[in-house]
Amino acid sequence: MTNTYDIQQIRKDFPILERKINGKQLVYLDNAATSQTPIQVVDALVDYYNRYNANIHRGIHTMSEEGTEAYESAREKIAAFIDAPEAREVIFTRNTTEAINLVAYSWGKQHILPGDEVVISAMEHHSNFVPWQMLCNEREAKLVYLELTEDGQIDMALAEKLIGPKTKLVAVTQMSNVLGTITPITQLARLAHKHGALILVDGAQGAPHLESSVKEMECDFFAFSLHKMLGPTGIGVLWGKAELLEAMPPFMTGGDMISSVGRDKTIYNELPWKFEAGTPNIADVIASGVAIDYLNKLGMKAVREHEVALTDYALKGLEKLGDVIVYGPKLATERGGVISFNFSKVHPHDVGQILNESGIAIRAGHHCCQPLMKSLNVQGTARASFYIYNTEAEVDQLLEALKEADKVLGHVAYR
Ligand code: 7TS
Repeated sequence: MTNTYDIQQIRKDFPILERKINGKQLVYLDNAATSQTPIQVVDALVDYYNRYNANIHRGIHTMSEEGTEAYESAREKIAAFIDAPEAREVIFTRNTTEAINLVAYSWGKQHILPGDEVVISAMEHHSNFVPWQMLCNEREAKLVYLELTEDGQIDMALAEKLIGPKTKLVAVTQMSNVLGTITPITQLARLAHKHGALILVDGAQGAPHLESSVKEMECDFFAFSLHKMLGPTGIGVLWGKAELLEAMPPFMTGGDMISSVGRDKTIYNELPWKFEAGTPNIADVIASGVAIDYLNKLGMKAVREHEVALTDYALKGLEKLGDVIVYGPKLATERGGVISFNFSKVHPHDVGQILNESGIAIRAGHHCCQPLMKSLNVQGTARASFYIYNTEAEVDQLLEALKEADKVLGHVAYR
């Protein structure tokens, strides 16, 4: 285990981790679904409602000005966190899903024509799958799949063949929420750009766990959710290159996104507000800025190191259990802190349920990746996913509980 930061100290910021579930200390290993929220972030929400709750971008009174400043300062923090050239390129949405839909509806409807190709990978979350499938069906365009190698990496030799002159967009995940695979984004971006296509990166799993620079990735769009990175629910981000966002029509229309409205004609507001119609989720944006402060204090390098160490420890422990199939890359250094597995003959839902009896929270099922489940030839998997506050002792508890599950349920034939 690395000692890059003091985990026990960090855990004190997360009172929820002291919770008992079924009389046992909670072991929270469902971070890929959503992360826990430190007191600093909760305090920021309470502080907003207790001290300066007001609508922003309109009032000239003190509280409205304070709110506007806090909201826009969160945007700047987030822009810096992803190494964005300009804060106006950061658009607040509800989540990753809405950010991707924004691009599919606004950019996609403008640019995808019959015969064009949109390239996605076989391991995409439904959020980076269904919007493109719908768009392609509607436009008589073709959805093309980047396939995976045996150990769950994108087959880059095949990608070189599939990404070509007909490609208009490559939309891929930065990190798989099932396999943990880390995608070679820059390589794919160069391939896409060579053929005049754009690349959208689904950073829902990447942004919380990896140092993510939109400049280094060389991407055109980057989408992620703050609730997976210590922030509150209800806030997502779409980053896009300014010249692309400027040329795109608004996704939603109404208040705040306009510059002027006449009976016959409306002039849109400038970036980023053109894409933020209506009163935004002010408190949660402000609290998201505090989540970013928290991650910056730890440093994303340390976050990554901690997760690699923990994942390595867990992978070795799972291997020792025997009779376990772990999906995705073999090495912890080549994957994020997400481990999908099937154990013994036990159905993943039963694994999830029996672990819950021991206070251990994991996810079981298709993880919103049904096409990937089909490629893996399984109905679902059990999945443990780590974050900054998880410890080796918690991994030990997981392994012990799995042994127990095997004893109790191992006789039930699943595979
Ligand atoms: N993309 C990926 C790679 C994800 O893992 C998720 C959520 C999303 C998009 C959608 O994010 P949202 O904030 O818009 O919902 N993934 C998961 C998961 O793995 N378990 O629960 C949610």
